Amino acid sequence: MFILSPFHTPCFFMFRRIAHLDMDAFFASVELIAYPELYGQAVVVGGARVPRPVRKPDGSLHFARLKDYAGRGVVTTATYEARALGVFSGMGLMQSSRLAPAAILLPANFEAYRDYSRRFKAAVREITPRMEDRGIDEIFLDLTELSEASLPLARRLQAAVRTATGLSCSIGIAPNRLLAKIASDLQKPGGITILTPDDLSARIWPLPTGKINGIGKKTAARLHSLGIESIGDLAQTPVEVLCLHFGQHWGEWLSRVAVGIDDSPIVTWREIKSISRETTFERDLHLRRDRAELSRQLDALCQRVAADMIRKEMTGRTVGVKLRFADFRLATREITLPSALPAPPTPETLLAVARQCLKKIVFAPNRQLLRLLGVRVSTLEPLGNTCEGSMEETKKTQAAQTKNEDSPQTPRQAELPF
Ligand code: DCP
Ligand code: MG
Repeated sequence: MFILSPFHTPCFFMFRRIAHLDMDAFFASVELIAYPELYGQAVVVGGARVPRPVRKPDGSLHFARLKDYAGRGVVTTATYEARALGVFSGMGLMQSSRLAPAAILLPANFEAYRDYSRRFKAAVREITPRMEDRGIDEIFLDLTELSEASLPLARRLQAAVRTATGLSCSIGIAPNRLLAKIASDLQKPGGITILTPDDLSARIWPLPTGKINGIGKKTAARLHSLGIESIGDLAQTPVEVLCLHFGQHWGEWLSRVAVGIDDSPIVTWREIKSISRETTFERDLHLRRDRAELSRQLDALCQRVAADMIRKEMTGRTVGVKLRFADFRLATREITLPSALPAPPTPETLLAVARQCLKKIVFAPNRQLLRLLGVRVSTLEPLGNTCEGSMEETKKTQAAQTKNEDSPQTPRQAELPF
């Protein structure tokens, strides 16, 4: 059943056919391809610095167990067997070790995940190029113009993904992105869920409001405080009440999504705004005592950002650094160069500008412990636009920036912290 209030647009009835495809336990499933002996076991993927499996003299591998872990890492993902024990993405590894002490712990291998991500997306593009890339393991597809029925089409997509990667995925097909995204999650793993407008009251309304993409923990908690738990509850709440509590724009949006209305298009090409990498340290690092380690971390981040830039065939004019102190306060500084970083961007040039950015931060005596460090490049442009000669120009700019930083008007940093 559908309720339409005056502000609800009729776009829902334009009969679009949108699919959302999401890989099942993505990082963990990629790891199982590397370690097939772990199939069927509770496996947890932690950060990149979790211990790697060690080869024993008999040739077999020794895997770390969660119970042996000590540190501040978090679960990036877990196999469904581990989830059955209560382990979920984002949970601290120490906390998860209390729930599943015998679970296998593997380090994250982001290169491999990116590779599998590219492979499954390429396989899907062979079936339809009308694809919106939503991140490492999910995509939206606009299937409206394909004549094939939804079920065989979804099966064909799953088969193509499996052939290209050996991995399984779940697919939701619905008249819009909002419902397709909810649908893909309804029958994981390996599910195909096709929703029509008639399914709204039976399949969507019983779900908690947090299942709607865009309703995060904070909004769900505010809705909960108003006695609104399910999407059905939300649908029955007068729009005026929602506008009163959430403002007009947000209130009207909540009212629309509760009745399954979403006319946002599939964006097949999205401008990349920035390329960045950041790392949360295993333990807080001290500006002076851990200077060498901080320097190494900064260098590693620049290496990764430079590699990303080359892979994405981009360079940029603005370089920024981000620091999070132990007390969670954030500091960001950036420098915009008159021309883009030289082509191809190198970690060394990036590092030079990142260090200039760091110089702009004044480290108070009570802000000496760092929790996180990040490096970002923005004001991007395609690599082809930049001529080799700009290297000299960049060096000059950096010299100019340094001069400026050291001028009496700017707060001075006696020496570069790391
Ligand atoms: N991820 C992460 N940190 C989180 C959540 C996810 O690093 N807090 C990573 C690991 C996941 C990948 O992103 O493998 C995809 O996220 P999903 O939410 O799609 O989770 P999964 O693919 O692991 O599981 P599901 O089968 O529920 O989709
Ligand atoms: Mg997934």
